[in-house]
Amino acid sequence: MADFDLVIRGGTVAAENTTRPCDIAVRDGRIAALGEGLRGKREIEARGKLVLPGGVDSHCHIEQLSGMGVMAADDFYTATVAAAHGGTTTVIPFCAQHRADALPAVLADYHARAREKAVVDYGFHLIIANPDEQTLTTDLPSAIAAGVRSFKIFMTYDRMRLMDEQILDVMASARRHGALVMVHAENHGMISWLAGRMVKQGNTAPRYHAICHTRGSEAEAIQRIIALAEMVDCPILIVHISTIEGIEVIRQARARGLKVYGETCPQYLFLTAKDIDRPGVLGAAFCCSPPPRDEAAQAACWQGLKDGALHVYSSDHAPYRMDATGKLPKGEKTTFKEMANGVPGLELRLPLLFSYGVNAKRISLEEFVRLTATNHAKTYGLYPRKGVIAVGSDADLAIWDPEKRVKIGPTTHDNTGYTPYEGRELTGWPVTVLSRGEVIVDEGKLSAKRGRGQFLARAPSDALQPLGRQVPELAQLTSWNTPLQL
Ligand code: DUC
Ligand code: ZN
Ligand code: ZN
Repeated sequence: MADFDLVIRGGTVAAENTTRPCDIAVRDGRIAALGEGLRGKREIEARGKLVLPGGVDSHCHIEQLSGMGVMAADDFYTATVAAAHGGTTTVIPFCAQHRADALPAVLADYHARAREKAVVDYGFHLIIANPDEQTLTTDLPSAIAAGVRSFKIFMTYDRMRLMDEQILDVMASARRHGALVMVHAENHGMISWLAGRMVKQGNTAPRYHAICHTRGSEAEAIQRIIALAEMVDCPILIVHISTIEGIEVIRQARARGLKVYGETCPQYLFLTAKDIDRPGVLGAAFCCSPPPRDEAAQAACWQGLKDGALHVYSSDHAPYRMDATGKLPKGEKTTFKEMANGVPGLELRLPLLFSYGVNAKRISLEEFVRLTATNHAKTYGLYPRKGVIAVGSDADLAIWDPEKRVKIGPTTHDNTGYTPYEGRELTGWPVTVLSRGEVIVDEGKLSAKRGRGQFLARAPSDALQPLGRQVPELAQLTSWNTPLQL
């Protein structure tokens, strides 16, 4: 008699620390048993295949107005369909507050959009652009209590950036109420000063974007944000790290025991600034902030992923079409300052890392699982529901054919209309993808209903717990019995 709704039979199952052949049984959308000889009402044969946790993409921009005021090309349907095709079964995009917005309205808006369109489960981060009294003392705490346990702040972009005092206010609030602060760390003054000079000299092509975002501007901002975070004992996660210098700053902070987590993305492993250097405005397709660098920086990002200086590998999917709706508001005349920043990556994040990482023997299968799923779930309060193959976890699974060869075409399933990875030949692909036990993609065919994705209220994770360590001056205050009220 069949005991389970579904059994995935005979696959090689990889978890965060082990890989072994076993069957996976699913009941009511969850993993009910792991073992041998399990029988289900429905069975999927996975012999010769790898069964991995569905990816968790903790950095993506979906149906979001960017810092420069441009609407992303993907809505919650197209973005999550693309995610599913690439083996990602959980996304954590941003609800973006712009300066005039009240947080409750922002949250309600994104909930309404995602609820009717998402095909995979989703959580939310916030972007905080206006940390006023109402936001800090009332709206942020309510959002956190409702499971939005992380928010991104910007050190650059005219419309989004926060001053140091505002950053400290946000950190203090995150610390008090239990949220993780994510930081876009680039020195605004260095970038805008150089960009002003470039434009004045008539250097407006996309390639000057990479010139203006010097590697020093990333390292300086990372250094500064770590000093701010250390002063208020607030764990931080620095997103989309691109440079040798930036990674080194993080490594030193971690060596001092600080809770500083790093993230990198496909564009920093697989693209370089040379990709941006194309005739006319074609290079805009590869413009993101920070920009891709060079081969040495790519190697440093791989090394950072291996040694833990970089903790998660996310897409930073920021889809803008190569037309007036996105990258090219003024057509051929668009300057690099006017181009929307960002590249798509939700669908290809996992296949790229599998092919160039696991198959090329740069990383192990277990490292792949940690970097694409488990570490995200743990850091952002979704573990063990997501990011792991264990009894009781959601049956979010990707069955990979490790030998399947795929040549990347001009587009993927998102709505960007291009991919920066066109023409690459990959080995290894997630051929069958399940979300809560339901097959949502099989051999390239989508079977997921619009709106089936569920909102994930996230729990406080270990990552966001303060160290309980004071800088000497604040320790002095405490010893005088007049501690700083964070
Ligand atoms: N940079 C960002 O900060 N966000 C979206 C994409 C990008 O390039
Ligand atoms: Zn950013
Ligand atoms: Zn981003």
